[in-house]
Amino acid sequence: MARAIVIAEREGDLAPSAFRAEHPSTRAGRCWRIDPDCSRTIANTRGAGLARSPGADSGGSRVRGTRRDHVKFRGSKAMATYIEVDEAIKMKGLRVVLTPSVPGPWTEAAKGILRVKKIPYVKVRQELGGPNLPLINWTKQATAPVFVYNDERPRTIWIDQLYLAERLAPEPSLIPAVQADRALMFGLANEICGENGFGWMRRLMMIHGSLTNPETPEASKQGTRTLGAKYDYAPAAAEASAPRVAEILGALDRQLTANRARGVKFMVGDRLSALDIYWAAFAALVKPLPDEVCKIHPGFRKMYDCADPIVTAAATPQLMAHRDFIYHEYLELPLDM
Ligand SMILES: N[C@@H](CCC(=O)N[C@@H](CS)C(=O)NCC(=O)O)C(=O)O
Repeated sequence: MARAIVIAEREGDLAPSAFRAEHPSTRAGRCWRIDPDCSRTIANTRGAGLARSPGADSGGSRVRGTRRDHVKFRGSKAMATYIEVDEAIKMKGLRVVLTPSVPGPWTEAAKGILRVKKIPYVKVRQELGGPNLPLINWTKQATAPVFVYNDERPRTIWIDQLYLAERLAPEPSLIPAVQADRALMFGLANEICGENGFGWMRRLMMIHGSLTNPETPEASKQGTRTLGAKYDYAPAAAEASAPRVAEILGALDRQLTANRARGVKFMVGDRLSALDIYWAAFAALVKPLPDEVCKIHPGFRKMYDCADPIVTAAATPQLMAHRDFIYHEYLELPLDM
């Protein structure tokens, strides 16, 4: 028996509001391509376009006693397989705690890094905004993603996760070998993923939007307040976020322009780096990938889709096309959440 998670019942809800049981279903069996030049999404038939690359997927289907968690809305289901924390604790190898059914940017970036490096892992379920007590017992915190490798300490922060992935699969390296490129990459990656960075500030904006929207139901506001308390929400900080988000986007855009002027299609150095993957995943907080390849609840889509004119002006066509290019060439499409 698998469970379908109803992640939000009304548009604009930030926190999950209900959970209910449901039977699993089969894979959709369709492939999609994104045109990197014009960001058009093309739905193809089975076997055409982007193939799912083997080896980087969750090994969950090989695990006894797993179950599928899938979000159900408009008749479609995401099909990733998750195991519970209690089960994951008893295992060896790489277990990755992820939030099912939403394209959380830290989560999708972590999955992207593991995919590019073809590192096998099992997916472990975190409950968005939930108490996550087994997870707290295991990792001393309740947020996703987390990497736990054998008996090593849980890696709960993006940079630790990247270094572990590099150790487990040194090639292809996603950290530039040239020192100046490396410093630049980590600086910009921290601007995207770090505390008070792009993802953090966009989250404050989303929390603010939900709490100040008179149409947000009180029950949903409670969950949002919990998230707000966890991530240092304050109205003044949220209101000051847009220029800072735009500043970071400006820095990314300038860097991409400079590297393209050198004839390189990646953000830093001469090859794909983790920075390209971080940007591709976090760009969802400006505009999520289209429904054809990223099937999310309409309420989440509305929340992720940024309406702030300062931010949208800074999210240049070049940056968004770069996101599409990285997804098309290297990442999972459609997203399997
Ligand atoms: N700890 C991660 C950030 C991960 C993170 O902020 N995850 C959020 C994504 S919104 C999360 O899991 N929120 C849901 C929750 O806390 O229940 C890092 O710094 O690399």
